Amino acid sequence: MRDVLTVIMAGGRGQRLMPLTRDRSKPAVPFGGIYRLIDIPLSNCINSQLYKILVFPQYKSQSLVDHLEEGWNIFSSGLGHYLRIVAPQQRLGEDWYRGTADSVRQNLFLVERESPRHVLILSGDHVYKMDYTLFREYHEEKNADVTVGLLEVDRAHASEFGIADVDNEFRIRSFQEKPRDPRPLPDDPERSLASMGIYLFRTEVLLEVLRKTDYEDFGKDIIPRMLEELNVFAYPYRRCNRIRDYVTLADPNGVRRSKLEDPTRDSTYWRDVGNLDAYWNANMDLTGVNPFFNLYGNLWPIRTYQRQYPPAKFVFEQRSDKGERVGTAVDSIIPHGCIISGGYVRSSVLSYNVVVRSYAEVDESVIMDDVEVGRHCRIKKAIIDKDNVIPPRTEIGMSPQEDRKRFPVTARGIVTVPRGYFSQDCKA
Ligand code: ADQ
Repeated sequence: MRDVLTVIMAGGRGQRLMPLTRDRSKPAVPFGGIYRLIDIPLSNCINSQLYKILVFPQYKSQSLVDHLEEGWNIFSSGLGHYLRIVAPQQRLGEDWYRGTADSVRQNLFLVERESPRHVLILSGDHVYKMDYTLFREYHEEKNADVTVGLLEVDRAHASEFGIADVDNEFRIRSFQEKPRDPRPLPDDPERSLASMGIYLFRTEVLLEVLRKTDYEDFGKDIIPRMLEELNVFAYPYRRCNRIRDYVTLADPNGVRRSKLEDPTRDSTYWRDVGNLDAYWNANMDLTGVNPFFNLYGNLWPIRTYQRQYPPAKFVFEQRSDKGERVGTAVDSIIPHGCIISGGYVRSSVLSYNVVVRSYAEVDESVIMDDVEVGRHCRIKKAIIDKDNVIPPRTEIGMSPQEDRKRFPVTARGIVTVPRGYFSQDCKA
């Protein structure tokens, strides 16, 4: 994989994830307790032996840059490896990036300087485990100019994606970006074939297309418009992706296979964390005895920057009314620094330094760093952004009408509390 250069597009505004993207870009949104979204594609790169990576941030990029500098400063320059965070530079005129393809065009000099055989273009906000070495093998077998990752999705959601039609050889015959009336699969009227928004280009082809056109976006312009001229193939992700034995850095002598791992499930999972419902769902997929997306085991480690905090602590409290003792978390992810002090947490994903006070109940929620949940609070199906001190007896997610007066509530009832909404002063 030494001749593949990876580009991670991290410049989108993430409008549909507001208010989580009010102060940070989408790939920097915290995920799974201790991660940020960009850790997922970056881990896939490391596990696929891709060590030359460019990241293109744009909007509100400071927390992304901080995170990459703190956590991903692991590349050996002596071996020619790097992760370069490329600040937008208005290299071609006065525009900032006008779209995904334009972000690559404006940094084409970095591709030329590396002169790789192929360029892998990834999004910074997808949750999946993908072995890009298989993607590359397929691309070469097909002798493709461009290969696009594709998978089947329910037709009801297909308008959120680029939708393709392929022939028997998996050559893409037509492609429409976010069509109103998505084309169903020939053998299944309820499903469509959606683009994962990841592309592998032969470098000469990428250079030529970006130089000779002013197309702004891969999904909107380049893929649909270049189908006649180029050999564009679909990579059927769920059929071809295989999380194989990976020799971890921690255990270089062999793989300790964990019973927790389910390589088949791990090889087919994919989620675009495009809106608040999808974000909440992706977090819920981590919880439970047999999670849809597994963070444990050695086969395909997901890396991040690990902060220094004391271990999580659970403190029991006698419940006076029923005589039972609470102060626990079940089916949940509880990172360092958390104290569950007499509260009850179920099916939730907490981040560092969350305190849940006595008699509080947290259910099916995502709670980010430095949040305190006051005594007797009830929180259900909520996303609580950082730095909130929730006053005692606050109820969130119990009444949509009440919640809507203060917070965004999604169609399926997920309530999001913006960063710092409940300030220290609210503390009773
Ligand atoms: P979307 O996810 O809607 O569709 P987009 O918003 O363009 O695509 O984001 C793709 C990636 O590019 C994200 O990582 C985003 O941060 C980044 N990006 C967006 N605008 C950018 C800009 N101006 N500069 C730099 N980076 C930018 C895409 C495809 C669809 C496909 C879905 C799958 O277009 O065909 O189905 O991804 O998620």
